[in-house]
Amino acid sequence: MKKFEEELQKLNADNKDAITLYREISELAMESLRERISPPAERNAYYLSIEYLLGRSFYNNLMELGVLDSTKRILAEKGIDINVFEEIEDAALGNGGLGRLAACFLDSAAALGLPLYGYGIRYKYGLFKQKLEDGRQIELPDDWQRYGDPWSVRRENEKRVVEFADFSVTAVPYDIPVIGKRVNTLRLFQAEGSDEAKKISEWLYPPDDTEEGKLLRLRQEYFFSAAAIGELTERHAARYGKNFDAFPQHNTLQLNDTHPVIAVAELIRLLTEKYGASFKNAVNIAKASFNYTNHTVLPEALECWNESLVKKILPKIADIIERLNKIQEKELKALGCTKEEIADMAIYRNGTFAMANLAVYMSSAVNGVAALHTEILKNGLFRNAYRVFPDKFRNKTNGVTKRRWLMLCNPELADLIDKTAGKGWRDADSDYSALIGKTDGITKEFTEVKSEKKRQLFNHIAKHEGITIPNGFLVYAQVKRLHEYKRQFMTAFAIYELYVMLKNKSITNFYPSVFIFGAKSAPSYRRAKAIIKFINEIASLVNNDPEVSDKLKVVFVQNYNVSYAEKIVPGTDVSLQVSTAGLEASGTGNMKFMMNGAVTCGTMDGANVEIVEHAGRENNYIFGATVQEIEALKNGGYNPNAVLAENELHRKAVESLVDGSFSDGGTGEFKELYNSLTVGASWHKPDQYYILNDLESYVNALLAINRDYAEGKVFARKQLENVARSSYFSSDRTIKEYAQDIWHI
Ligand code: 26V
Repeated sequence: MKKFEEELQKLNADNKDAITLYREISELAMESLRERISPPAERNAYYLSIEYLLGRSFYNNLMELGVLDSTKRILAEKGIDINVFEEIEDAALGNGGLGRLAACFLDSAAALGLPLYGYGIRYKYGLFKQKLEDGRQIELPDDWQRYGDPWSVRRENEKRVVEFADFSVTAVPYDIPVIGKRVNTLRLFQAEGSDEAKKISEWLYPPDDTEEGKLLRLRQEYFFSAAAIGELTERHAARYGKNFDAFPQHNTLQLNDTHPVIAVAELIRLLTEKYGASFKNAVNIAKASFNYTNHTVLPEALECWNESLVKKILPKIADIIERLNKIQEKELKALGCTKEEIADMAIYRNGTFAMANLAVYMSSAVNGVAALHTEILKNGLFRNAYRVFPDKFRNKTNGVTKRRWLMLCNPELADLIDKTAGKGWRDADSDYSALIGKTDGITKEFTEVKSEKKRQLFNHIAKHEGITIPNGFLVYAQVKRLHEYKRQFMTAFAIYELYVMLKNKSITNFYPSVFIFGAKSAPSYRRAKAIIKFINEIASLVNNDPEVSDKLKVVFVQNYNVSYAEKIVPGTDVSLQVSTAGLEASGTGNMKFMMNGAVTCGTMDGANVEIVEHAGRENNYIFGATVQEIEALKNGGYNPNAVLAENELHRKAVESLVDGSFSDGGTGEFKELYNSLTVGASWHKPDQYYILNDLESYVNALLAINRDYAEGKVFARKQLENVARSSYFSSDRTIKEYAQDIWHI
């Protein structure tokens, strides 16, 4: 890396703006990487994902290259603060957890020296930018390439054509280096050609509430899947000839949710049409090549494609899927399955293709993303398939990269770990479990680190949101996509109840606290948007009440994204993970917070279960109904109105939606929220996420935390125990498991 440093020394920075410097320095780094791109191995793994939530590459890549500190120094000598590059946009080619997981996985594989290659779409516009106006979400297009994209290399020579029945499109690869022990690549395809062709890679997740939107989404899925499969089959033929029996020996493909499942049919199409394989042979090759990860059990999120839609633009693919359905039916019959069981597992049903069923049938391995989630797949969503094909199913608990989520975002804590447990943990093959048993001696240093990270966070919030938070406040944070099942709505009620209790003095000695929210709502998700407005109404009530504002504050940050998370996560004391038990597949924010020394206040859901298993229940705050209890409520006729009748505080909180306490500007959205809890709607029962069932125990957990925090050292120890036991949640561990049990690389 000496070369890079020398070139950087020579760089003339006079009168250059941050963007020009950013581009020039990034280009120097790319130059130094050129000879380091690793050649593919004999056997490679491919990650097919319609989303990659990369965040900023600049600091991370310099860190991976080992030149972050020297760059900081050299720039300082030129009078430039390295933080100026924080104005550079995130690459937000994903919505949330699923896309960020893909980015963490690529990072870990490179760090471990494993040949894992990503395939995806190079959207022109990533996830919208969010602004709050009058407490409401406004969406702005995310033109992330506005200042250029120095971390991608266009591969003009490797473009290929993808055909639809009505038109064809050129898929042009852009390679992004993923730096570690190996330098792997993430290959994103850009759609080029006619105007309708170009549209395919224009927007991340186009609104799919219209027929046109659905069609575009299907085109996106086929577009990148077909480009990837076209490339891999051609490479195989060039290297090993036209016999594809050995294809699964050299290639293993991981399907990140069902979006790329159409790749299975595309592989069969190419093998039969272009390489002379029999259908049966092609099916076997496909089965041996693919694996599928499920990321949700929410019925509305499980993809089903209308047969007529697929037929219209991909008639051959539709034929293949129908044939697979017949083969599946025959096999299941022969295995003695009942009609009902076959209907439940069917690939084709009610005029649609059930993509999850196709994925399960056509994959060698099927995995959930946390232990509890995998159990729910085996006993719930895929129970029949699990009975017939038990060996396919396995668990791969998610993880997050400790490089971005500890070393980069919290160098102060990383230093403390170095001092206490040695520096060896920084290696991908190692971890910081040596901290275990040593936490007692460093609570003071840890508290200092936490205070510093809070100061940095509060400064950032003051700058971006115009809200000042006094130093020393206890920080509770709930940052994640906005969805009813994640229950930000429940946190809003809990805060309102704390406010009421502070006002009527039924709680005293409340340790001054701030609640930080960060969340984007899907643009067309009306209820989620109403919840954002409601939280902001509570925020302005609380923040503007001189009687409480020195004890309680509420901040909803704008445009929560990866870079914002890198500020919030280290500066948080309490991680709020309060989904209805059984609905959050894993969560990965929970892991980032744990790694940075926040205790979890949460339900027994997703990876929270494993977090408390590792860090100890006594070091976290678990509340609310378990999966079994929720099941019982579902079957026992849960009545939220009975809860309201009994609990005056809850009643006051819920009534605040309609009693004039707050205004929704006459839109009726607060009344609709109120009804969702008390009467339900045509498509759901009242309070379908059991908010009122868990609210009381939630408020009690928040209060218990508040009391414990006041005790200082005891609480800092709990936080540190979480750090010490978080090694398991490093995606390095997760990727090692995928490599050993599924990919065999
Ligand atoms: C998508 C949709 C789209 C339609 C409306 C409702 C809805 C609800 C949920 C989803 C999520 C789709 C898949 C996903 O992003 N799952 C997330 O994957 C993460 C990585 O495994 C995991 O940590 C999160 O718990 C899980 O929600």
